[in-house]
Amino acid sequence: MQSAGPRKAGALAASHLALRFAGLRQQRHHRRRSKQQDQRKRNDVASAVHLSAVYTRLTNPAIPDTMHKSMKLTTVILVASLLPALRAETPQPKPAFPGQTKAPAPAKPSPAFTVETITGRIGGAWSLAFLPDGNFLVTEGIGTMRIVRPDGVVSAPLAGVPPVKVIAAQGLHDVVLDPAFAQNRLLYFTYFAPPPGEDAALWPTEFFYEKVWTKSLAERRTMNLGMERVARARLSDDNKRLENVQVILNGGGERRLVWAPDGTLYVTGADRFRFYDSDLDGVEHDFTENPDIRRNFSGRVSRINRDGSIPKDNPWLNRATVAPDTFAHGLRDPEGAAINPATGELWATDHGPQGGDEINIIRARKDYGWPDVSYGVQYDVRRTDGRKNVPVGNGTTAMEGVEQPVYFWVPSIAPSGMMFYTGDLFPGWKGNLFVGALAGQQLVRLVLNGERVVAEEKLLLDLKQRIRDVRQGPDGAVYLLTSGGLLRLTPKK
Ligand SMILES: [Ca+2]
Repeated sequence: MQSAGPRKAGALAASHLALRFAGLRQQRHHRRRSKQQDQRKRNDVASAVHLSAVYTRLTNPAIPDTMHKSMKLTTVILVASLLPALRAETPQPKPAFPGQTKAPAPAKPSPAFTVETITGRIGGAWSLAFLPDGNFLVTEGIGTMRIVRPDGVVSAPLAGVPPVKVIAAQGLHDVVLDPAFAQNRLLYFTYFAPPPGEDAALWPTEFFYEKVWTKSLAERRTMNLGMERVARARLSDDNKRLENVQVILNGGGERRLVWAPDGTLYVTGADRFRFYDSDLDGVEHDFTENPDIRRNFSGRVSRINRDGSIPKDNPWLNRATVAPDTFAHGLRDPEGAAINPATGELWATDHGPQGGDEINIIRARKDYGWPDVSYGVQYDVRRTDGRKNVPVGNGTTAMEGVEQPVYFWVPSIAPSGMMFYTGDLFPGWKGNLFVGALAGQQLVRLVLNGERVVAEEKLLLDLKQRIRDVRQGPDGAVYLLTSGGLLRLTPKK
């Protein structure tokens, strides 16, 4: 987690927050004066949150919202990426088809390979891009980008990265190069931005759970915490700073960026719990009565053009109450995504709750179920009522109109980066799907037969490192960002 930052930054954020929340308490006092005033203020503040017109409509009290009931404010449950592995008592759900989980080990195990640490001097690294000059461009969740030389020398943070607000599992995340980077030096990155006019901030994790999750939904929606963004910038010729930073998507996601074969850009985004009730609040009901809530606020995949405009064939353009960048929805936290080279389709990992991590094939307009259906259950660890294995949503693993995952894990491994291997350095890995696991501390190798997983191999368990990202280098080697730094895998000679 990115919460373990410098003490000073935390203290600054703390005093800043104390002021902010004192202000919010005052606002609450005034709001109690009348219901009418309350509603007006909600509308006012909601629009100031810089939600798009779509979200403003959805959060307008005039629109029936079935989600205001049965809040248990004392039940505060952490998101998966903040938790240690929770393995003990999670029940094993029944798969929808054979091979959807617990695939056997491959008949032919991986060949021996060498693991080199290029550098251990990067912290909370999230994403990696290979610059044509042979250097690595690395993002750190806390809001910095650095260049790592092949000999392991790590640069100072690049100048020009916009302010990032590190809050819960949000921060600075993916970076991808423009397909014509060699000519235009453009890159694209995802981050969580503080509200306009505010500085970068680092919230201690507790603030988020104490100051946000203890509040009612209506109040949470008035909090201007910040916003998910995608930006485009030019990397300066000397590799030292970002120039011409332009925000190209505001209020989409801030997890992964993947180029589609047609030149559009997929953006994966985590469930935005703060805008609606969810299992995070201990709420046990489904969201089928207002599917637009899930279309907008559950984890989504957006699809945009490289200048931020909306592709004319996006699937929800004829529906005014769905954000036009929406391509697919019903995910929870897709921290890994890659194009399957065999089909050109987007595949994505999905970080489940307690159990229920998934791999999905992302298709236009499709619904991946969260938080109505899941192979996982709510987290036991933060429940104050002592109940275990409380169902998510409507408590089922399948629903009409909801896509089944290609594969799922119970217990959770906390999947992050994803890669299809296409190189020549490891001939036996060609066409295999690799997934880095955080809590699971392993590199998963999945052997595919079309859209089915036929074998699963757990690699690097002895390393005991959280694996955040996995990428194929231009040299065919496999590169990892882990809790131990930037690593390279090559065949043992
Ligand atoms: Ca699902």
